[in-house]
Amino acid sequence: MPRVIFHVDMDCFFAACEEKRRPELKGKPVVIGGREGRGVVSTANYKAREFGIKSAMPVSKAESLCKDAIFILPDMKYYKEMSNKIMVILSSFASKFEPVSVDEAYLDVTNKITINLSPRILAAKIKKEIYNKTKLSCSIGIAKNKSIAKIASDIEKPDGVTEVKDSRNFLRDLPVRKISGIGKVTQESLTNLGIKTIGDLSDKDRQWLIEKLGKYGLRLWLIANGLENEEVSPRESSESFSTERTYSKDIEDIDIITESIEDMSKRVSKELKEDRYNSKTVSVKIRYEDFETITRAKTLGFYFNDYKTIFEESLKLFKDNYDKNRKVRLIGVRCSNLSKLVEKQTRLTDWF
Ligand code: TTP
Ligand code: MG
Repeated sequence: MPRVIFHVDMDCFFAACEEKRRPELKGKPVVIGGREGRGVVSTANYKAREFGIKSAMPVSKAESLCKDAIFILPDMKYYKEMSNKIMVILSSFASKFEPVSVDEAYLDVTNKITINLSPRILAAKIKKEIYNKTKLSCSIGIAKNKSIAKIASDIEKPDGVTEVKDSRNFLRDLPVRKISGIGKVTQESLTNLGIKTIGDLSDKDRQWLIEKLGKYGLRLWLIANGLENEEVSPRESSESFSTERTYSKDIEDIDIITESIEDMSKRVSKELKEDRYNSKTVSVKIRYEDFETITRAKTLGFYFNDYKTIFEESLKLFKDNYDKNRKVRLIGVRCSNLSKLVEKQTRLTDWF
């Protein structure tokens, strides 16, 4: 039986949170920006977007596009509080729930659908509940899998619901960039292979794509053909230890990055040890200056929680995977695939 998956994404989230607590902003162009002293736009409300203002654009450029816009520094603590409220509501509607970021989540609602409760009616209920409790709006994509639901939630923003019944038809003419995780660079590599639309991708021979792009090629082929079948499941977050660092200035100096990876490895190792965990998988997250973000993971043949292993493996992952032509904005180190240490092992391990 096909599943019913929702992707819920809040509308201009940070800006909407500010509008909620500052009614005087109503109807005005609002730009949230300057995170951690950086002069970039986090988000803008839809009025400000009419002037061409977008996330990740320098605040100075946003100012020149719209002189009357109201600029507000982000208040992450407040957005996180709102996010928590929203996530509690969302999770109450789903049998499987996966928060993805501060303002989006996947819900597997297959079991909730009945003759009287269609996916659209359920989506309307969810939107109403969120609105009643927070006065914020969201958009919902409904599809048979996560990747299509994610694309769909963006189609009728803001305050929209898009239900995909014919996946092939829906995907065919969309640019590959609509697939979550495809940034400028991947888009260019695909263009060089003659692939512009998701339909082009699905028409390619599966084996050929694997030869060209490795495992990632297989994943893209499955998505393009509507065959991606990932479970909605709580993220690793509760089952992993991680830390990340956003630089106050985009970095190209490998020594600085190495130093951060070393620091972060020490921190993650300390947390693993404090909570008495061993880990089998280490991953690094790299966010470039253009906001494209990649994560690369390696699973080792043994469990570890020492800083040296974490550092060596994450540094290697970084060096093997990063694009030297782009500056780095954020680096993260994560240990997952955890095993709780039993008492006997605990005594054998040198904790602190
Ligand atoms: P998004 O969901 O990408 O954007 P949004 O909610 O502002 O707007 P939309 O209606 O199109 O969904 O991101 C959620 C929040 O994450 C956003 O409000 C601010 C933050 N963010 C950044 O700080 N920098 C960025 O580059 C992006 C894309 C988002
Ligand atoms: Mg959003």
